[in-house]
Amino acid sequence: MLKRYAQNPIITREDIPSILPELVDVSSVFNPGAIKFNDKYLLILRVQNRGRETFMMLAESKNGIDFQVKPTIINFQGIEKISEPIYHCYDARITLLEGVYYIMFAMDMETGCHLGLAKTTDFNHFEFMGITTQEDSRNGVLFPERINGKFMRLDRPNKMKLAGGPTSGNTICLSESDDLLHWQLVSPLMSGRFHYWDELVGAGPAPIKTREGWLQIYHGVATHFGSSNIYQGGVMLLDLKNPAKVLGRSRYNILEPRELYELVGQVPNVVFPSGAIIEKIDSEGVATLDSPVYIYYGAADTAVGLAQTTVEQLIQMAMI
Ligand code: BMA
Repeated sequence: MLKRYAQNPIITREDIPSILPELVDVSSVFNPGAIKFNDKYLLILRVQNRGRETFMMLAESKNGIDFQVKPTIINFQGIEKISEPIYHCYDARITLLEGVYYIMFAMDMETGCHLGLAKTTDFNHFEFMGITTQEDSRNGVLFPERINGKFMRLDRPNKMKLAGGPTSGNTICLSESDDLLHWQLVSPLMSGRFHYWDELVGAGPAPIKTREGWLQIYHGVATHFGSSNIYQGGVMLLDLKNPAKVLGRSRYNILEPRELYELVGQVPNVVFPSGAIIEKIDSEGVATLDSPVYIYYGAADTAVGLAQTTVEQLIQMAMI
């Protein structure tokens, strides 16, 4: 299915520089957003310290494999104006849209989990734009262009409580907006398949535009095993002009916890794809079939893994 990079994990806790007083001997780094910027591969990492506090940090690479983590904590300017306590900001998804880089991320607050939106044009300054959900929701990601004049987004309302775990959900929804802050539901897009690999679901990296449709990598959770949920990666294909229409959805997961660093860690049995970089995009902004795809994922909520494939293979996997 996907090919793991042989020297995985590509980023571990040892790669996180100390920043006093927040980050000293951190516990974990995982669930990165990814994008190519000025020929560099960038990741926005989720880093946890031993107080289990969460921070976002930027990592940079020339080849998509060897990353340097910048010794600063990302500050979303303006987020301090929110009066309600914010416990954690995490799981960034990055989308290039009309020349601006948008970052949608989960915010754990008193009223549940909400989707925050920030933007940058240089990856030095990040401006917080606002909270974009009223209901409890996670796994929000913007499409890289307007469709029929509207901004589009996928998110996953949290309508279920996992035994002993966080709130979760089994339906990815498609919404539209005129200003990126206020969203109206278009339709529930796809739901979990109970008894199989993707009982609970959530969107991963930004949709990839191909001539065959939007490729959407997502995660699925199998909850019907005795002692542990299993987080896996999958892929679906959505109609280009009407992304509410699912053209295909992988019957099999395309990445599942198998390696030790995926099976053992802060949360065992987890691969969580959250970033993807497409190498070849043609002059019309469409990914070519032969383009390599780098998929970055959280492994056991502890480290960052890389898996490689091509656009063509992802389409094939979505259509099985
Ligand atoms: C989900 C999210 C992810 C996390 C995963 C596995 O509910 O919280 O951030 O990686 O659980 O713990």
